[in-house]
Amino acid sequence: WFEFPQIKYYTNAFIVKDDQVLLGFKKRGFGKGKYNGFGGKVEPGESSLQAAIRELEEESGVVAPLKQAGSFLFYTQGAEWAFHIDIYTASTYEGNITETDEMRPEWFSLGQRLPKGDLALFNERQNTDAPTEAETSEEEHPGVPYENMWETDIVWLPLLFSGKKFIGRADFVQTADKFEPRKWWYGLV
Ligand code: 6OG
Repeated sequence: WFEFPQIKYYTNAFIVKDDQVLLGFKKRGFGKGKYNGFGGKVEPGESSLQAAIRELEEESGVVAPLKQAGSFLFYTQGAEWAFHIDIYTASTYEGNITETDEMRPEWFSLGQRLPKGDLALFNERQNTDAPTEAETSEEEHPGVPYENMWETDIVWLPLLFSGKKFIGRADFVQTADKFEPRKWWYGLV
């Protein structure tokens, strides 16, 4: 593991609704060109939760009752500080999803959608949370674009989707214009 001089606090929030997750395509700044949740730096005098709610609204236009899903430390060799990132999630939100200067929001499917013909069978087996006709016939969204996200997201995002609280650490190195993961560890809490 690399040694780091200091820690700064950040947030990252994911809306997960109807078997879909809302991600933003980062148009500028740190992590440009990647999909991620919505978040940023915790400002002085603000709690992490307050920052998470504010950043989600600033970057996506929605207000949500966020709950903490996990935390991890992210450090890039030689960087001035390590990111302590509190990860939040919510299954409801208010307001209109809006593209901003920083983020282009997009929905992605968590699982395979049921073909229309299987709906009756599905309803028979499981009478809670059965998708409605409208949901199954609506336009397919692509799956979660892990190949276009921070490389370690694939390790912990599935934990968030299944409601398991996690903690972890990821150490990266920066080569030319690319960040590469060197060592990471994620565990349940
Ligand atoms: P701004 O510069 O936009 O805040 N972030 C990471 N997100 C993931 N998924 N993995 C990482 O490392 C990350 N390192 C930082 C935290 C930066 C935003 O980028 C997130 C903040 O939401 C493997 O203000």
